[in-house]
Amino acid sequence: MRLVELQGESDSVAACARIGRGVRDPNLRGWAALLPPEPRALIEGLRQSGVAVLRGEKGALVLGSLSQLWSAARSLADALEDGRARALAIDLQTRAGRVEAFPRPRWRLPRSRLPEGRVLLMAVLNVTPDSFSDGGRYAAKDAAIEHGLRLAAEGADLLDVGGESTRPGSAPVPPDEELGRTLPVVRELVLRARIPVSIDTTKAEVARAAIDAGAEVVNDVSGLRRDPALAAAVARSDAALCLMHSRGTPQDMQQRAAYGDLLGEVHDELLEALRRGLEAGVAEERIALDPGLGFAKTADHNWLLLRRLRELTQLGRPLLVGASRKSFLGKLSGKPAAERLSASVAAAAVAALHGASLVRVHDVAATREALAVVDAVRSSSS
Ligand code: PMM
Repeated sequence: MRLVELQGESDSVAACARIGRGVRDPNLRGWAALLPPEPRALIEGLRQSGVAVLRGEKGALVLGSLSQLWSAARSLADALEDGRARALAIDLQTRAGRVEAFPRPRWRLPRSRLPEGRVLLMAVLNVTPDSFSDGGRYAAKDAAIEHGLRLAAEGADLLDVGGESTRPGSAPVPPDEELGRTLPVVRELVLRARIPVSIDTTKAEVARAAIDAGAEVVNDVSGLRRDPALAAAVARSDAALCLMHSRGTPQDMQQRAAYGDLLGEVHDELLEALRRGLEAGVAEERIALDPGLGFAKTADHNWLLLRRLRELTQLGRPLLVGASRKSFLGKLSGKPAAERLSASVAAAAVAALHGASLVRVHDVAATREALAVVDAVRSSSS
């Protein structure tokens, strides 16, 4: 079961195909629940409660506003006798409630309390010789620390320190080298930056040392797929965790950028990542999710994820989105990474408007100004 937002013809036709309808209606709009064909008691109950139901060979599409879907599901959750039908009704009610929920769910960190009521900024601090966007500029410890302090002064809410480039085709870095790059920077910024520090790593060994040095967040671009010891290392501490969607490794991820149903597959794989974290003992309130723009995604995939991002809020966790300076932005303008400021700020504003709780950016001051506009628009009242 999953909610989809049909914004245009292609969304409508794809949703009809998903439920196996011979005639694909291009004119369906708004929110819809994609349901399995059984149990019929649920589908029939929804139809009787007044929302529109379309059936196909492989499932049913239930169309209505989020509040209509929520109310219909709530009445059925009380009334249905069949256990599976009731569980699906409760799931539908929960998901519809999550998409509408404002403020968005909180992300709990061990010591710091993140500001509420506005979209937060995670600033990128790559201590690598080869990252696509700022590789080499902050590889020296002192330059990295100074840059981190500047990002904090510009208004970042978190600092994300990374010591291994994840650009497509980049080579893995041994843990001791990654530690040598990041640990002195993490240690110093924890003492001096006055905002929480995050470690961008897929390795348990690096995460453990960074947490011991005071990092409050582990940002894992593999979504707990790469190092089987990482989830337990985070669970044993009280650190927060960001789980990003990707496939394969930076070496082969772009060959894996093939989807039959992008939103559905990213949703399902993020849910699997969330379950891996929960099963290892990480508390749900400590987990944030990220669709992973540019990771096993083509430019078209990234645009579609940004357009329909709001659907991922049904997972019930804060969403973090990183579009900053990425190559799909450069494809529009033809500009290199360092000249993608305007495009990056626009992408951050779109992500914020479409449900992101946090954006991961290189350019803090400019993004902060843009997000103030988004927050003002969103909180305006009539
Ligand atoms: N992108 C990069 C690295 N780490 N982490 C998260 N959670 N989300 C991202 O989109 C992401 C990430 C690659 O970009 P960089 O080289 O500018 O850090």
